[in-house]
Amino acid sequence: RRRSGSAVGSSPAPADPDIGANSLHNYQLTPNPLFTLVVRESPDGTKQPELVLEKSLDREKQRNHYLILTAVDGGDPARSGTTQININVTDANDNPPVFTKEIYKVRLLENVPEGSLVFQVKATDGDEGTNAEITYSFSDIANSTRQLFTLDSRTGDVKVTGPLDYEEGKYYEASVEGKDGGGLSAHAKVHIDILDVNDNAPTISLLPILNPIPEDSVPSTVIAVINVRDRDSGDNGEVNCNIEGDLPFRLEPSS
Ligand SMILES: [Ca+2]
Ligand SMILES: [Ca+2]
Ligand SMILES: [Ca+2]
Ligand SMILES: [Ca+2]
Repeated sequence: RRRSGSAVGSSPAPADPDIGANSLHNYQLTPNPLFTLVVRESPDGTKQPELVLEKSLDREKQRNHYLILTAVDGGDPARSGTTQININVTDANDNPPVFTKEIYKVRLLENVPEGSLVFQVKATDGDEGTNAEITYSFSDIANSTRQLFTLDSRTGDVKVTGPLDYEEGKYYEASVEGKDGGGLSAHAKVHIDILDVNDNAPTISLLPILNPIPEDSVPSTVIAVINVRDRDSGDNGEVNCNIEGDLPFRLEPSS
């Protein structure tokens, strides 16, 4: 039973000028799992060997195949001739890019200078040449995020291109796409956490309630409301208030 396959080429058979039993008798191919030899016989008795592909090739596993075709005549002793067949497998774009991570999680201080390289996304591709040339782009990104970060389409470098401000935005996310030259693509997510820096001084505003103050005011009279604000978070936004000097006033937290 002959298995199906496609002819990938016929090799010029070693010629044998003898006739009859001494002429070409048989062909042999070095055993291998991918190729077989099919010998066709034309009506005039000429044998024509054809090399037939039996299985799928995979350039990523093996890019070259070396086979030796041996032609044996029917003489006694038999004589043989060999020829080497070198098969180069060209690449097909059968691998999509694969990102090194599904999610790139990044934490950035809000005072990172504009233009800084903050991280890199990277995808690999098992193919070669343009089939493995990956172009990166943001595929799903809010306009506000796009104004703050750029992605280098060749290197996958992500840089900060706008002023980050924890007080304005604490978290950004985007999707990145990596596309090879043959049109296969992959996606990954980017999560960027912005970390607070103590970049805001407390602001103080004073709302006088009594000014001037009657000298007969009783102690514990509220004479002004002081509003203190610090836009930072955590310890960076904690404010302690005190009045310096020996004055007849005290500060009380408002309820
Ligand atoms: Ca590819
Ligand atoms: Ca390939
Ligand atoms: Ca602060
Ligand atoms: Ca801050």
